[in-house]
Amino acid sequence: MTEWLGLPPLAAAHGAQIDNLIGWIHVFMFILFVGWSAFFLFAIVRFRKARNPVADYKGVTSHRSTYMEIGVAVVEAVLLMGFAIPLWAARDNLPPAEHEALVVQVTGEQFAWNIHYPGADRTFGRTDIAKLDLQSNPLGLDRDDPAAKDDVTMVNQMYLPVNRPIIVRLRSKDVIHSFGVPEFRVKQDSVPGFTIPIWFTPNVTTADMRTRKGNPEFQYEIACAQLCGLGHARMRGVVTVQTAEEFQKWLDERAAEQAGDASDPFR
Ligand SMILES: [Cu+2]
Repeated sequence: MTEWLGLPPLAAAHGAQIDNLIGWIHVFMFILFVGWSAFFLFAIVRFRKARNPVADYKGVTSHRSTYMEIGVAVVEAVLLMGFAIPLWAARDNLPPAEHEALVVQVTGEQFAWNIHYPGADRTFGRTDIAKLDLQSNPLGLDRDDPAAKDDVTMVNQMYLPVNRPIIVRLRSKDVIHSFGVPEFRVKQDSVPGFTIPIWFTPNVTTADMRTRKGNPEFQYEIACAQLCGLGHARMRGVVTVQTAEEFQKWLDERAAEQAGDASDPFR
């Protein structure tokens, strides 16, 4: 219905609502544009110098323009209260329960995305700044913590199961970054000192999207959407959406690989 907007293909459950809102905003703004342009042209012709050599000190006495202004304000109020606020409230106030969602911690840094899965125990292991090593342990994960034993960390590689709510806890190690995946219709700044949750449900696997687009190379991409420094342009991550079974297999393999080691994410 909103194909005419030319947005990236949709791959998240809530995305149709967002596209709808964007579509309606364009329709209303087009109507406003036509209305104001017509008024502008009318004013240029009607109040031209040849017809009005002397200024009119009385001005307009009819209330028509007031009613038109009220009409515009009503349309804007409908946009805000009828569409934007309910959509925002639904997105912001109703996250899925943590036990039915997959919780992933995503930490931005100049210039990479660190992805942290809590593993089977659903508990994120302790992190310690003393253990932090930019090459081998960029999150400073303490593998001696029992909760960290099954944790999986990745750099710029995010794997997600299809059709399951994902809660991303966004954090930053240095400056403000922004986690944006256009196909999921999500974009949120990560701010140092805060943990900001966002959630979405990917509903098209990478494999399906490749078939749909006829492009075997297609990848969902995490683009850093805030200018965060000289390397901003190469701050890209890849999201691979898999079936639940594929994802579980992937996670188990990574957990086995990384268990107990110095949490080298490149292994
Ligand atoms: Cu960035």
